Amino acid sequence: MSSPVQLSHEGAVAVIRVNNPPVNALGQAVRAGLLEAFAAAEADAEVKAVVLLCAGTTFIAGADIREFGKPPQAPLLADVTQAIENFSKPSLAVLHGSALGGGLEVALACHYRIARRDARLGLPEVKLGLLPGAGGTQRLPRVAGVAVALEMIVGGEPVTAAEAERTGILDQLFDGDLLAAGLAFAEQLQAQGAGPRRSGEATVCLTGGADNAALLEAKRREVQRSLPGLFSPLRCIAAIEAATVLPLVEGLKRERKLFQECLQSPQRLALVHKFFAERQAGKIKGLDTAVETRPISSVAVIGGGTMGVGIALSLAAAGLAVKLLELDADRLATALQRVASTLDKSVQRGSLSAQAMQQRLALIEGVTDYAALAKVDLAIEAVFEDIAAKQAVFEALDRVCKPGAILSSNTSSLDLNRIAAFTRRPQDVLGLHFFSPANVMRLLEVVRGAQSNAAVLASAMQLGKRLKKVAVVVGVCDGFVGNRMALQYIREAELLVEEGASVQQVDAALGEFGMAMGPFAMLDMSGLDIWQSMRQRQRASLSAGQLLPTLLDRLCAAGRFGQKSGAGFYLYPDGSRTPQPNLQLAELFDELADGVHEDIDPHSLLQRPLYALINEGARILEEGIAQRASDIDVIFLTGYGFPAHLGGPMFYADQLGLDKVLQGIREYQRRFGANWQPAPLLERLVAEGKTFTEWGQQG
Ligand code: 3H9
Repeated sequence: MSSPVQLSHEGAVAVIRVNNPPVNALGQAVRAGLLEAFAAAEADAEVKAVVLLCAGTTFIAGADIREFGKPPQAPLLADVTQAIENFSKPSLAVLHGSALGGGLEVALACHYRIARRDARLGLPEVKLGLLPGAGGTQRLPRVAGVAVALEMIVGGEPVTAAEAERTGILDQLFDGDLLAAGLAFAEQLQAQGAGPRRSGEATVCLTGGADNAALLEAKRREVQRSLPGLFSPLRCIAAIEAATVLPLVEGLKRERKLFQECLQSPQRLALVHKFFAERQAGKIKGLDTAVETRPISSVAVIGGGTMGVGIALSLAAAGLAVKLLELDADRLATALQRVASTLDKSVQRGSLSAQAMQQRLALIEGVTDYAALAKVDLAIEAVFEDIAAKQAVFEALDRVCKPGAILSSNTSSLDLNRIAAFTRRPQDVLGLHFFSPANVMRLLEVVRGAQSNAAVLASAMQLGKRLKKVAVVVGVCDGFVGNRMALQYIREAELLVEEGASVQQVDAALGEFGMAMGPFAMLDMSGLDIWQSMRQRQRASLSAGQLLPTLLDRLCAAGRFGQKSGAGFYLYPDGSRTPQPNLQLAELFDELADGVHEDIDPHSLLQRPLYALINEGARILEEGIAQRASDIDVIFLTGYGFPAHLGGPMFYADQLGLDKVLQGIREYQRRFGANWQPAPLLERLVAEGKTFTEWGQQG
């Protein structure tokens, strides 16, 4: 097999080219190839300088993540970067695309760096539960200072090439051809008689002294406050600190030790699971990968409420032309006003330029007549959750939209097949379930109807990527994957309160576990009425002995729908979004619990909602509503604030041990009855000694 690293010569310059699609990851063959190529260039007296660049769409995007957790194979990347830095002739890295993780570490080991203007540079290891382990924590602060290193290594977000040039990571930016730019820069170096300029010998951070110590301490405090329980960010800081107080060789040893600790951590396992789960979610089982997608450049959004406006904003951010339809001029004006004010707030916050705001505004056209939708490639219905309202919209869309247009519903729970049947083209209909706020949340459930055809599905997945969302295919059932599972989780949270726990106690327990917000704060935020209608349908199909709580219904009956009505499980005075304890509820709860406050075991505050979630996940998996367990994880990680370092509910269950989960569920079944019937799949997997993840990978 030919090496993914090729060495060629352009006069006195040795050109080392990495070619390892899709992202030039630093697998063993690339590491060995780099060592070999640099050694050959070292030994060749004719060679005066080296240019390192990559084929394809990107520079090296990092270590090969698939190798983590497997026995290490020589050469180690840290040894490769050290050898590159020690090279006796000047070396130049030419970056394009994404120079990430080990890729940026290789570039930092080279003596000079230039980048095409569109490149992005980053050390995202922290997002995988790691830290840069090939010298990045020692070389970056030496080159760009402690503040930059803390930002890039602890934050993990990539920076633009322009930003990297400003902070001294890059020597120059260029447009156009990589090789031509590399050779021109190498020629300049030769003309100047420049020799190697080693990052390990740079001193930017060594001059910081007390300032460095203060920066490190401030970051440590920030991480302890905002990312409690996370393993790798504090180790990233410790490694950067080593760069400020230890000689390079000692700093590299310290980095290695801290990297190994992260590598062994269960959080690394969960975060790497998340990385691959998100990519796997884009693959639809049984779908011909060669299927032709339908081009989408103009989209209709029907309904200018919160969801419709959020969807329109998300589409415009991706450069798509939007026709936003409302029933009359007044409602349309309100919707467009909401569009403008949301964009304006982003400009005020500094997250959007005034120019980008104008571009997006120009892309969103308000209309009140369905005839204006005749030419759209895709229509997204976002009217309220009422089947008659959906019927009116879909019949109108069917009448006016061109043949081949994709017709979709943003329903969060209604029967998509019924909706598709309102048209004469059910094969072109599918669900696009955005999460609120749709311009912010990354999750998109793509609901596959019984007749949705392959091209329509593939086009929707492609659209998801274009909108920078994580699209996950789900089947038709009440609530699809996310809300259906969440309804069971909420059921237990409510029952706990009915048994005497406080709303705040339950929310705090799940908050400490790492959920972005507790179940009651989430209910208030999303609106209790949506959950109530699902709950009512659930009530209509209960099996014998099953019991549902009534709190939600009582609050809705009292006109308390959550944040939007100023009160729900919490109070929101004067339009505030910060939940405040709702003391009047205590009386209501007393009555519900007949005044008897059972002693709630703190463990069950957490375990009951989570086990209810997992048990329903197992049913969903077995019914084929989700394609694989990791898709369920992605839904909860990106749509429901499940803690990333625990990998999602199904992965978390696998790590706990499915036998332990089943044992807990059986115990609850004994205490609470039919609500806790274990899912047959869970029982089967325990009997077979398998995990959800293994089962999800079948087929
Ligand atoms: C590291 O470097 C540690 C070091 O400090 C060393 C210590 C010793 N490895 O995302 P896409 C696959 S840690 C293996 O859809 P895009 C991916 O699974 C690493 N595979 O493309 C997918 O495969 P498939 C630090 C990788 O264009 C395919 O490539 N680096 C890797 O939307 C396409 O991926 C990172 O964390 C990898 N490193 O985005 C960067 N990267 O087609 C991780 C990708 O079979 N990567 N794949 O599903 C990314 O952020 C994005 O992939 C990137 C491209 C922005 C590069």
